[in-house]
Amino acid sequence: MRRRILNLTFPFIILMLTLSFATFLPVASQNTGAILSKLEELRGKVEGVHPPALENKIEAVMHQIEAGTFNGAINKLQNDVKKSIAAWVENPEDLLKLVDEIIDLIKGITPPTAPDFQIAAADTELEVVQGSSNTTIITITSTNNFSRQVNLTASTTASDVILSFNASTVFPEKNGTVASLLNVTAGFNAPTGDNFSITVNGTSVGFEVKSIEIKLKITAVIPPPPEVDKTPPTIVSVLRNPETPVYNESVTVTAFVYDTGTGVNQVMLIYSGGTGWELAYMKLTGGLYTASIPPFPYNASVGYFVKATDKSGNMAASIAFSYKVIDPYPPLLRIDKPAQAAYLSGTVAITVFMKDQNSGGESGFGSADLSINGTVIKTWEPPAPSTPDTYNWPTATFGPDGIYILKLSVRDKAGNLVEKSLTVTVDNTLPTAVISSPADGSYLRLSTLIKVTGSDANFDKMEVRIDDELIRTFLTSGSEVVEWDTLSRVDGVSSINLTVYDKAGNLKKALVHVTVDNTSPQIGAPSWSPKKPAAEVNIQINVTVEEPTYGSGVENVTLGFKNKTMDDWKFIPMELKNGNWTTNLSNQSDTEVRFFIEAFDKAGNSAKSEIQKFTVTGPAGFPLAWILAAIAIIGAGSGGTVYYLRRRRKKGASSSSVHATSSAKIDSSAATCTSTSTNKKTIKA
Ligand SMILES: [Ca+2]
Ligand SMILES: [Ca+2]
Ligand SMILES: [Ca+2]
Ligand SMILES: [Ca+2]
Repeated sequence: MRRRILNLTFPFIILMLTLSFATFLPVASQNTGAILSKLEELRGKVEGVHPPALENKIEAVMHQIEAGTFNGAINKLQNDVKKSIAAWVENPEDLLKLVDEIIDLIKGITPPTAPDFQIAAADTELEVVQGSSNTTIITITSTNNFSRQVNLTASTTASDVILSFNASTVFPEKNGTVASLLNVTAGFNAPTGDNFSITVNGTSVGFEVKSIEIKLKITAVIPPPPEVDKTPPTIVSVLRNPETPVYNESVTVTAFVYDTGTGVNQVMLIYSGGTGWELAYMKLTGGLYTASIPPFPYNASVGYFVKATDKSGNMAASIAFSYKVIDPYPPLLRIDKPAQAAYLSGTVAITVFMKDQNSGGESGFGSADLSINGTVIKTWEPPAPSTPDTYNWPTATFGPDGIYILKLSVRDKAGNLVEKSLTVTVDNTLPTAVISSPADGSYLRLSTLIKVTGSDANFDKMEVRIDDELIRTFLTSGSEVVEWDTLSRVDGVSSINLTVYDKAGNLKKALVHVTVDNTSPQIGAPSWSPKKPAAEVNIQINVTVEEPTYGSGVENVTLGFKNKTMDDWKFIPMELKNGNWTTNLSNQSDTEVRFFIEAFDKAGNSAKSEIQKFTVTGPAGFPLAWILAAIAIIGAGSGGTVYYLRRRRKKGASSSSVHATSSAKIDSSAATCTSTSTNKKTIKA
């Protein structure tokens, strides 16, 4: 009866469950059938063999299964049915084993009691072409009233493949399904093959991660068919810089090149300096193709053109261009000697140097000439002298003194000319040098003035030396005076030297020798004879006067005397006789005579002796009164004669002592000079 009901109700229940749990109950219902089938098997083994209570218990379990109370069924089988079998059945092992199988079956299909979600993909395999995309649908399904946000992520084992969802966060309705579109894009560098995979993960907080794997196949992109390009590149606007290249300059060539079709492949500059063609690849910078032609030497003819290819192998060439290398730089030259504005005399070395500039490629030294006042005196031809060259200029025979212009002109082979001039003064005339005072052979004492005169058209300086010691230098020409204190010298011969220099190196000397004497003559003890003179006898007075050998010598010696009848001193020059200076005194009678000796040397130094005196006796037999009477008689006849004579003698003696005239010879090591001295009084400063 119950079995019948069960049999009737069972398909209905299945149908209801199917309608209610459309998404998962079809699986559960099949398993429930297996459980019920096993339970039926168990009941069949019990029916009629064991107490009906056991069969009833099994039927109760079947009802529980049918009602979906699986846990209750497991509980009853475990705690009731198995105990009953153990109690009531003789050999229960097979039945207990069957009960365990049923329990396992029920446990295996126990429906989830907690909400959850499932993930699925519309495609299990996906194919993507390099450089393009493909898509598949990913679905998230809610079970047991799952109602939460699910985040979708995807990864792949292939490189250069980008995965994205149109919705990476989905929210399925309770027990419903929601979809997101997975976009798969492969780059051109993605590897080809069918052994790649994409893993899609669905994550929701508090739930296990759900994964699904999709096989990925990447196929190669099919290349487009190649273009057909039969047009060569176009070369326009080939330019060079500089326009007129110099021998030491590189030349930059630029070209604008374009191509229709496959594009420019290579641009070349092809050039030649006369020996073979060279090739330089032109680099694209700032829209222009650029390359350089290296420097070529002066006068080289350089030809060049530009060649270009496109990527299809088409080739184009520009027209040919050319240029000639120039040398615009004048040569170098120097006049090392003489200096500008130099004063020159005698033979003068003119030292010059010349070469064309730089060292490589220049046109080179062509020619040079040296001229003086427009007259070419030396020329040079290649090769240029490697060191400075010299021309010896005989200025004395070349022309008169004066200003000359030296000019060096140098040309290179390119015709560049450079000139250098300098102005010099030629002076082959000696200066004048005169010592006007003191005269050669002079005797000097105390301070004296040296008067010199120097001159020259190109006067430089004049120097005054005494005994070779420089005492004054004058930087202007003309007459100059130097004061010289001879007391600074020992007595003896000194030299006075004047040297006058001109700027050209000429010099003139003047030389005088003088004797310095600051020592007075030595007057010995005078003597007279007779010692006690009688009236009217000649009285000879002798004295020695000496000068040292280096002295100037005795100039004069004078006797000064006075007797009782004279108002003034009377002077008589003494003469040198046999080593003594001597003179006679006459006409003395009955008087006392006082006298002294005065001596001058030739420099003007003087000495005076002490005053001496002696007595002259009166005349014998002629009384003085008679003599006086006789004089008075004569005087009356001839008027004033005696007086006149007296005055004249006095005056003449005085004059001769001062203006004595004599000649002297000075012998010195430097010169033998004859000097006539009329005045021995030296100039006093
Ligand atoms: Ca082309
Ligand atoms: Ca040059
Ligand atoms: Ca001169
Ligand atoms: Ca002297």
